[in-house]
Amino acid sequence: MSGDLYSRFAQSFERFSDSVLVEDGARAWTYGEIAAMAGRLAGRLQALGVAAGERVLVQTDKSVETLILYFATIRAGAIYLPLNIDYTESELDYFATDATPVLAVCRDQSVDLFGRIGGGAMQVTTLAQLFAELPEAEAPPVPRASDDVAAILYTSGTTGKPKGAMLTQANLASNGEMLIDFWRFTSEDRLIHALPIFHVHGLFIAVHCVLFSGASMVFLPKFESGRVIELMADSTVLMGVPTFYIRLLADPAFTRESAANMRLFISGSAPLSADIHRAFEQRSGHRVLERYGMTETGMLTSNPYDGERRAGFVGPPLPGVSLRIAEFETGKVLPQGEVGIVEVKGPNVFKGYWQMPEKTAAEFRPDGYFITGDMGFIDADGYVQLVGREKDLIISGGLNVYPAEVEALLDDREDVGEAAVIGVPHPDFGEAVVAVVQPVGAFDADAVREELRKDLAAFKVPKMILTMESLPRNTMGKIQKKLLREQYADLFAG
Ligand code: MCA
Ligand code: AMP
Repeated sequence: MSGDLYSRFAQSFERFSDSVLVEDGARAWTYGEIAAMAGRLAGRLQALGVAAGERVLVQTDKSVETLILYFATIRAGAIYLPLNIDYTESELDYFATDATPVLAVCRDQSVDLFGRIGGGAMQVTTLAQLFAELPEAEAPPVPRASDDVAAILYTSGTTGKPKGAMLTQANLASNGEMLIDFWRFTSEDRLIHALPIFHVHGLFIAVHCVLFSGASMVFLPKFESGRVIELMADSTVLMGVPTFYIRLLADPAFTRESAANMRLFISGSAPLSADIHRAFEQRSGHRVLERYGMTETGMLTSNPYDGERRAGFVGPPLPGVSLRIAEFETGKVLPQGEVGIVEVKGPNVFKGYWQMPEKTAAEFRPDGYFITGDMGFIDADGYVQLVGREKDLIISGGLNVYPAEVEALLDDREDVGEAAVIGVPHPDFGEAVVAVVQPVGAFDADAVREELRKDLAAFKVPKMILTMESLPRNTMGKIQKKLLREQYADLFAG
């Protein structure tokens, strides 16, 4: 298979030209129509100076136009850089400055903001402006080597600033190709697409499974259980984060009958509890297929399609992925059954962090294995179970929050002595972000939350800020987050 991602897109665009690729609330678009629009938009991007290897930064609402912009960027040989629509000005400024895009495509209401950030060096436009001036002619696809970067997705780190994971043409093409076989996608499938399209999950995994197999998808602006249940009557697959499955179970309209036409429910991005897995089977007759992945690697393991989908396990490594468990400090590979850090290698593993060679080197072993930061073990049948994370990371509703980023903002405040940010169990989001602070003088938690919103995307803002006269510390003076997590484990219970 050619490693060039657009060649793989083009294969499907031609083969399924008259079939529907995507429907939104308004209309259905065929593969042929989308391909033609992507060709014309690629020409428009090139006229704006988007050349091969240049970054196109995108912060737009979920729409078919955004999807076409993704295809057009790849067709022009440029690098697609999608960003969460929740990001605030200071967050966006970092990405724009770090990635030095030639072009930013944003929402109408953000044009002024984008004009202020990133040192003012990039051109700023909107989807409406781009689509209003499409050339008639389709620009030919710009050929790329399999090792060329197709997309950069930022992920935060335990320490320091977010890092741009460089995903190559071959990373994305190979992972998609493998998944359509593994999950048995065909042109008969219709996927309910309710995820955002600025993360690996909703963009590459969901969209490529559909596109590569000739299937179709219904684009929903966001997850809404009533709408998803209605769509199940004539859809076949749902891909989502555990919160989707928790919310479906909370909706009495979700029944065995409503799910009768569906062939597959896939969950990932965060742990799906064994309880939810079992409750889902009881209610619907379907066993959720849980898989495990990362921004830097795409999909790594998956429960089998035909074999046992084991509750609480993420399944064996996917075809082509080598996975081992090692001792974190030394890198010594551990025997089957022992708990250690998960390390992976394969055609899906990213090329490195954008302009951060040292950070990249620090996350690979000398023999090329990438250190995921997840802790787990492999059982006697080869199934992986994740048991925790070496990285200090909270996953809330499938979105990652690094405590260090929130703590830094709190620690900077005059009314805060020191802050500890922890994840505690939450019935809807799986984990919720909570801050425990040692206040200095008068402290108004609600006011502090409001102020944090100016600098932090809403999903990172602590759902609660609690105060404590003195935070628990070990003999070295380090805050004992484990004790705090235990103390507040029931904060959101019931
Ligand atoms: C929204 N809020 C959240 C979250 N989402 N808070 C914490 N965690 C969240 N995930 C905030 C809102 O801003 C709002 O705050 C309040 O919580 C209530 O929002 P609600 O209406 O309940 O949220 P929603 O719009 O229904 O969204 C919840 C969601 C969504 C459906 C779970 O977050 C979502 O689609 N998550 C999936 C993210 C994803 O695609 N992850 C994949 C990345 P306020 O009222 O204060 O403003 S990981 C990945 O790609 C790897 C490769 C992998 O393995 O998949
Ligand atoms: P991200 O950096 O957003 O790609 O998040 C990747 C992280 O999400 C992984 O390193 C895991 O910690 C977590 N993750 C993804 N899928 C699962 C899963 N099925 N179960 C538990 N954690 C998961």
